[in-house]
Amino acid sequence: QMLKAGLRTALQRGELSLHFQPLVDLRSGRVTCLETLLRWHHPVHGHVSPAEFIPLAEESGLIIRIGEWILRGACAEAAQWPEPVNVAINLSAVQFRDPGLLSTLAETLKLSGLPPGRVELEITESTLLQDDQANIATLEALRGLGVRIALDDFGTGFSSLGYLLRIPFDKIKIDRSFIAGLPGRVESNAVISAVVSMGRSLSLSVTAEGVESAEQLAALRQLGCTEGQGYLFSRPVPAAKVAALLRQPP
Ligand code: G
Ligand code: G
Ligand code: MN
Ligand code: NA
Repeated sequence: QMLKAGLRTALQRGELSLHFQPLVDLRSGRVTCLETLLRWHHPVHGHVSPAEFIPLAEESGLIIRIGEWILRGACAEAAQWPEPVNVAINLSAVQFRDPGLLSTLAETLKLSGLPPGRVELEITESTLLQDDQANIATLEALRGLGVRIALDDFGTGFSSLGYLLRIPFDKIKIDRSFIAGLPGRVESNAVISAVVSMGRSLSLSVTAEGVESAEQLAALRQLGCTEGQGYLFSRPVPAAKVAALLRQPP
């Protein structure tokens, strides 16, 4: 309850900030994209995890204003990065269902001067579970603006393959629980190998999340996975550190 009240003033008091974590091309080692991750430094409680406060922001509807602030900030930062580097932005379920999302995004893109093709919107499988016709219409409208759609935390929902194939998206991010099972777990290898081959046949990019060890990286390369993200490469860093990170890839 205290957190919920604090969240209301967090924006104007400058307690929120954006961190960025690189996605890396596993063949070239280059940074392809940076994922925007929200941070809240509370004056009393210190760092509060988004896993804790994003649900509160969704309940109260504050996520709309905070989400707009994230979109603006992330696009403004990315407009300063060198050309091929994309920016990924997480969209919560409430934002995704907000009728104002499309116009906010269009306006933000225009103001930032960032080419829409450099923006990847991450939407979790669980956000897309219900009401599929409306979801597909929203995804198509977003893609109509030129942005890319990434299916986040893939493998944690219970979507049928048939439904997934009808969803218009550009990238699959395999949930880190599967990468945690590498190299030993048979199930992890099977899921990753299946997603990689599905990605190939559908021309979708596939990203492995939560890569933490050299052994996992070697296994992913062996499985044909071409993009990874995780503490092995870099933790999320403050916006001010992105330029250095791009000059000297992790
Ligand atoms: O960065 P971290 O591991 O603490 O994030 C925890 C959770 O909060 C993750 O599921 C992540 O997707 C979510 N999250 C982090 N930043 C944002 C954001 O900017 N918007 C939304 N909607 N979720 C975020
Ligand atoms: O749900 P989503 O995939 O957006 O969550 C991203 C979160 O995962 C970020 O908050 C980030 O801090 C966290 N994360 C990123 N890399 C790693 C990693 O290698 N290991 C673990 N355990 N968490 C990670
Ligand atoms: Mn994400
Ligand atoms: Na994820």
